[in-house]
Amino acid sequence: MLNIEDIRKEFPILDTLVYNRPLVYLDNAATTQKPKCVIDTISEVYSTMNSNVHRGVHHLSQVATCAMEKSRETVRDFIGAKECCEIIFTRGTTESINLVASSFAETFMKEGDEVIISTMEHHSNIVPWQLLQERRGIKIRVIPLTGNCRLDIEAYRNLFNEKTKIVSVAHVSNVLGSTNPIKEIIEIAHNHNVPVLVDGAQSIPHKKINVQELDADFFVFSGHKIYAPTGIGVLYGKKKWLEAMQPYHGGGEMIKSVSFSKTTFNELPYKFEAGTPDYVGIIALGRALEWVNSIGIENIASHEQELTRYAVEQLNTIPGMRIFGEPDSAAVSFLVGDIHPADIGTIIDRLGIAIRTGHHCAQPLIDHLGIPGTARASFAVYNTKEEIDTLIQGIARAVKMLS
Ligand code: 7TS
Repeated sequence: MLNIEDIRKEFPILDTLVYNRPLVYLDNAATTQKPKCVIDTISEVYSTMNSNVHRGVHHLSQVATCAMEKSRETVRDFIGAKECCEIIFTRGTTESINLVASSFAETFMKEGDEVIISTMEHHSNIVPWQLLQERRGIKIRVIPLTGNCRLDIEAYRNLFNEKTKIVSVAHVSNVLGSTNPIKEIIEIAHNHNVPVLVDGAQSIPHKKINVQELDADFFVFSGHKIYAPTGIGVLYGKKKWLEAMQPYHGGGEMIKSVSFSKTTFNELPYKFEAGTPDYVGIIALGRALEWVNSIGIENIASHEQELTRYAVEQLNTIPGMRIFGEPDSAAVSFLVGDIHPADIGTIIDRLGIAIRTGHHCAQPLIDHLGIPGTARASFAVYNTKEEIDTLIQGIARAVKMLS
């Protein structure tokens, strides 16, 4: 059993008053709040070891480089990757997907080749492929949904042909909060010798991930959704793919030698880390993952699943409530009658409750559902059932005002 009151004390922002009421922060799928140890790490790095990494023989540069590479090992261990060189630091999920789309296509795809994505993807896993569609004539095939908003696996099987070169799907939907059968999706693709990119933005904070067990070819996530700072993220890729792929950005640290006649590239992971990396963010990401380890990701998951179960049960007591999909992770999307979600969000904001409303950067899914958007409550380890009670009272009040 976790002591949530103790955990809450580690998050300074949770003491904030909003319109004179205690903040009820239920927008964790957008970004999580940060524990003091992560906030302090940022200040400590600048106060005690700030120096550009990799390039210096001097003491501080070596200390900073060591701390950054220790974080790489922490990430490797956290996701069960085989080797540190398979961990590439990026700015986040979006940049990681753009990197793979660009470099994988450059190396392995030609005009007419196909990528399979799904109806429930975040725009970050749609638009990079659309850019390739425009620039390189690559085709996008889309996995449809079943009536209860699950991926239609039988239809997915039928999307493969000899032109299919990669599959790219979300592990957990940021709108529906439901988990896709990612192992099965990967197995089916591998039976066709097609690699799979898993968008782990919404699974990494809420599930034990082992990329080797999943046999994922690529797994991407953002630090800021798992208690780390903004601006830092991860691309895991199997060495065999990363080694074969063209570099993404050109610049410092990603080269072995440069001349005007020929430039040769550095080894992994540096080949994909051009320019001064966000070593402060990387070190703080390592600290955040150590903090998660100290609580236990399984303990976090079971607390959040219990909150989700409770939220669904309580939301369903409100007349006219519609919950979309089958949430099983840490987010619930809903509408009440024909009330616009933004109206609910605005009214409960005055009660100090932060939820997100709109299309959640998944417009094709929202269009598929035929709705203007949803209201979404999403949870983290520091949330409590009492906060969900406050949410329910807030929604009931908003519904009364708007009906
Ligand atoms: N993929 C998924 C599944 C996401 O949920 C998000 C962000 C991204 C990719 C992009 O992550 P970024 O860190 O690179 O921006 N999702 C959300 C959300 O649901 N509300 O705000 C951001």
